[in-house]
Amino acid sequence: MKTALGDIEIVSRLGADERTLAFDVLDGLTRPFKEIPPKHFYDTEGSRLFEAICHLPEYYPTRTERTILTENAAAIVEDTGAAELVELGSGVPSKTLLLLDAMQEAGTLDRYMPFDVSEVVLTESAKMLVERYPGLRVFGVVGDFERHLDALPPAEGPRVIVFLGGTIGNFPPGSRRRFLRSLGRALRPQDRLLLGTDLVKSPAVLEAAYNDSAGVTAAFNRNMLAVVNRELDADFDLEAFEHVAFFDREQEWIEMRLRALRSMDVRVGKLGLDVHFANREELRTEISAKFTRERLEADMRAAGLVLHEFLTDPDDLFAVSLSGAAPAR
Ligand code: SAH
Ligand code: AVI
Repeated sequence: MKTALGDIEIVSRLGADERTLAFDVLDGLTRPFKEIPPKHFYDTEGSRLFEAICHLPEYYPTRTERTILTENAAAIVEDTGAAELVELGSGVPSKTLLLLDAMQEAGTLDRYMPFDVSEVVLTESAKMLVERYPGLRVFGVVGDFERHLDALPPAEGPRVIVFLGGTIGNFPPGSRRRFLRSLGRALRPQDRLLLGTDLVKSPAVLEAAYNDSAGVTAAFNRNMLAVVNRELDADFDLEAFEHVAFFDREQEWIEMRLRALRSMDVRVGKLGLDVHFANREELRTEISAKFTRERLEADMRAAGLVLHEFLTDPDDLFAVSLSGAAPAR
């Protein structure tokens, strides 16, 4: 798409034959412990609710990551010579503006490649960015970053893959390493991965961030049931599920669940599936792993990556790291 404003191209890999929600719901709701993966939170309403979470007083990750980027964006750009950013799970890329501003300032800014499952948010941000940065080329991918990384065009200059917000923590540990490995394979020796990770801290602070007093996280959590109702013709009663979020100290991750408030049967029309929930039975909707530097380094090593920089805030709440592909041995 060439708009009056500038150069935007958007490819979509989520075509009409995209069966991932149907597959995940069939698979996840027929397991002994029910589960639906978190990527299904993000329809237009889910993306809006996530944005609202980012502004909550209890949800420290967004503002802390912004502080770290404010302090370090110029140095990151100088270090990497970044001319193009690939941003995974870009959402509303407000923190990314700090990097793009620094690239513009350094005179290297050429191309921005947002990658997200949410088409509406991606298209809106592409338009906003070409207006803000005259001459910027935007190549967007609407797709699942676990399956469609091949949709990205080859690098044309020093590239930084940006993955902010702590979204890497939403992968289970095995998939996380597999995913990091696939990113490592996509990096040339001069390219870098800029990764945001939430850090292990007091359980009280962590649990407050996922149990906000305004109930926005609860609405975000329940919205997944609204997505299943709409897309798969299901009849979940949203009021019959309560939001649950707790820190698992052994795994060092936050777990979000929806707990049935009574025994019930739910029909998923498009799958011809009837699912029974016992009273107080729980459906897992998200894990959000919290990191230490050691945990991150171990993951990086296992994925063939080398950690170059580990940047934190004064209270060690959150980290932004820069890594590169390990030299071949
Ligand atoms: N980067 C932003 C948004 C984080 S929210 C920030 O730091 O604030 C997570 C984002 O990842 C959402 O926009 C969601 O739509 C996207 N997302 C989640 N799972 C995805 C997947 N499997 N493939 C592509 N995008 C995904
Ligand atoms: C996108 N992701 C990193 C958020 C997190 O904190 O794990 C999603 C979220 N879930 C509840 N609140 C925010």
